[in-house]
Amino acid sequence: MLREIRQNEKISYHIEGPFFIIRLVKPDNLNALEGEDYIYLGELLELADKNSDVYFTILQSTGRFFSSGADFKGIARAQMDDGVKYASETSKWLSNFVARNVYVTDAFIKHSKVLVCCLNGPAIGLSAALVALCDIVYSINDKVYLLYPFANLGLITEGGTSVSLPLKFGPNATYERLVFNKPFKYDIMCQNGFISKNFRMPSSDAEAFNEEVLKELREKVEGLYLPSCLGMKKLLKANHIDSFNKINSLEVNGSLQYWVDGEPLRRFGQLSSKERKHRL
Ligand code: CO8
Repeated sequence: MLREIRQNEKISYHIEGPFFIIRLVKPDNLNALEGEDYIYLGELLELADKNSDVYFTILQSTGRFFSSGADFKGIARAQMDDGVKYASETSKWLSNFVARNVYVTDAFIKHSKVLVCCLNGPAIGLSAALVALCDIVYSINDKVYLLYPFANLGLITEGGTSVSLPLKFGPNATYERLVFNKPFKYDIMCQNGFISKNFRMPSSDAEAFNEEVLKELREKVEGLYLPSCLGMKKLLKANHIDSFNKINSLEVNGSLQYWVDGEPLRRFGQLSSKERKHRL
């Protein structure tokens, strides 16, 4: 039974057989997402979780980027949110950062269906953190990368990346890229088996790529006993679930002080006015 859920203009979803397909549909700003959009993503994952006909949750996107992470306009709005609602800066960022971030990360960590990401282009920040929480990743070509620009934005690791990145890429490779704000490019994603298949399609063909992945998945699941897939996901997840649950809390509580002190706000402002750039 599909329960009703609100709509979101940046994220669409539909169900096709055993696949719950979530698509980012705001390519104009490279699929940047605001806090409410990340909450919506979490709600969609819950919806997929509760649907017993669904076995795979598939993340797709549109345009040249998978997602450029937190929308700096949304951050600016949260900063201006100075009404009577919040008793202090701590209270404001608990609501605008901690609660949202911990919720969407938790939705990915505990998700019971197999999470498949169709990486049609680069992913940045919290969105890249969610990609690293997926079980299977397919790439459109070798131009994809993941960037966690926390050191450039006055932030620290979030979205479970303190665990997911060392787990998937190794601790030293992770240190080098996080500390010096460098992307995880296609080569390291391939070396570590992070990407299961490169579809070798032009970056302008996201739609065709999404369709091609789905076509292959339809063929791959043919004849399988799908509850076995979920049973195995549960066991594979058991290896690391305690570490993820612990780090989700440590990360957001650690980040809170950075938001209260204000350095991320200053740097997001510079990013928005193009005074600051990421090294790619
Ligand atoms: N927010 C809003 N708009 C964006 C964003 C963004 N994150 N990224 C790109 N855009 C917009 C640009 O402003 C531009 O719009 P316009 O055409 O109107 O000027 C359009 O998308 C295209 O972008 P560019 O012209 O900059 O394209 P380039 O190819 O030159 O550069 C980049 C692409 C490198 C992705 C560059 O746009 C960039 O650095 N973007 C910012 C990425 C970023 O730092 N994101 C934040 C990551 S940190 C994070 O996600 C954790 C935050 C935690 C808060 C979570 C709350 C729940």
